[in-house]
Amino acid sequence: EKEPTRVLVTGAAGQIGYALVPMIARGLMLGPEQPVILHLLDIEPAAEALNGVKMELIDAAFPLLKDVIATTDVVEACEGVNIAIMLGGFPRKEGMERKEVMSKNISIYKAQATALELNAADNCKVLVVANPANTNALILKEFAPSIPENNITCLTMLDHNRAIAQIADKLNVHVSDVKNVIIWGNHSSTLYPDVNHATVTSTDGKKLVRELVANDHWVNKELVSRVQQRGAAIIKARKLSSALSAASAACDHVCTWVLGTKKGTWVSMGVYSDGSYGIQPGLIYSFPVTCKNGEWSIVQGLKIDEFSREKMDATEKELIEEKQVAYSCLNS
Ligand code: NAX
Repeated sequence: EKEPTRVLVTGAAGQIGYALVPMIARGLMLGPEQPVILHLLDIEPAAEALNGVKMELIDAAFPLLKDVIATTDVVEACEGVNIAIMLGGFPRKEGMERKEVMSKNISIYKAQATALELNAADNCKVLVVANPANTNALILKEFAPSIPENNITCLTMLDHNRAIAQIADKLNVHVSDVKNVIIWGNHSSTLYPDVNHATVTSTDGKKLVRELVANDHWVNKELVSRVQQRGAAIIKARKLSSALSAASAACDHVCTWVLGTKKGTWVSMGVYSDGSYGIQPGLIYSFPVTCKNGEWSIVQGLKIDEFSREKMDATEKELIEEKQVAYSCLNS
């Protein structure tokens, strides 16, 4: 039997954690042949709830789940982990300034970077979900210099999947026939869902989404706002933020990264910018990527029109500003 993969989930007593851990234990993230050991981390006030999650995981008797470690000790949690999914963070509360929330999360991610750097397995792959996701990932990268920078990513797959779902609905096709949308930039209200290269496959062959929709207003304005507003619509309906869809997207992100993309298709991931498409090197920015042998690479050579360029630059600008705020928090 295969050696188990150790998967860390931080903030595991939270909403997304509750939806995500059974998916991992069932083999939906790493495949049906791969045994796993779950490392669950949360903070002291959530320790009892965390233990309850561990009890339920035990009661589910998952064949692939070899052990569960539930702890509030970050060092113990990070010990030997091969994959780290970071859901834990400080939530924005009413009346709090953006900078204050940022500052709390920056110090959490700085400390967790150090714990991962010192205790995780070599070549540990990291996915940051907690907001501000791109900037938390950036801080993690800066303070865990021995983890290869390509191993630190953030989640924009939920936005990617939301864009696919909106297009499928609009064109009355199935989500699995819609391919190659792109989420550019920050996981925030400036994110840009780009459908210029997206296609729909049907019995008549492959067609461009833009031609099928044949409505520039829908593609340029309506879709963008639907994807951006979807999180708020879920909160309104559920009185809680997205959890099932966020957990599923986190699963898709890691699964695609580890097991690869299908030929001719790509997904969106927040990754380390190498300067592709003129984006400032070193930022964690969402790009279209293909994955093979556990490595992602940015899809090169896509034509960018003027409308896209403006949107891509605006979301880059926001990330540069967040980086500055983060550094000013660290220095103060
Ligand atoms: P919850 O508030 O339900 O859970 C967060 C958990 O993190 C809590 O159990 C809390 O005790 C724990 N926590 C706080 N500080 C911690 C620390 N220092 N170490 C370990 N654990 C800590 O939030 P949930 O709805 O699960 O969302 C988790 C995060 O995902 C939030 O930051 C949220 O904003 C973010 N999201 C990001 C998305 C994305 O696409 N990138 C989409 C979904 C989600 O909104």
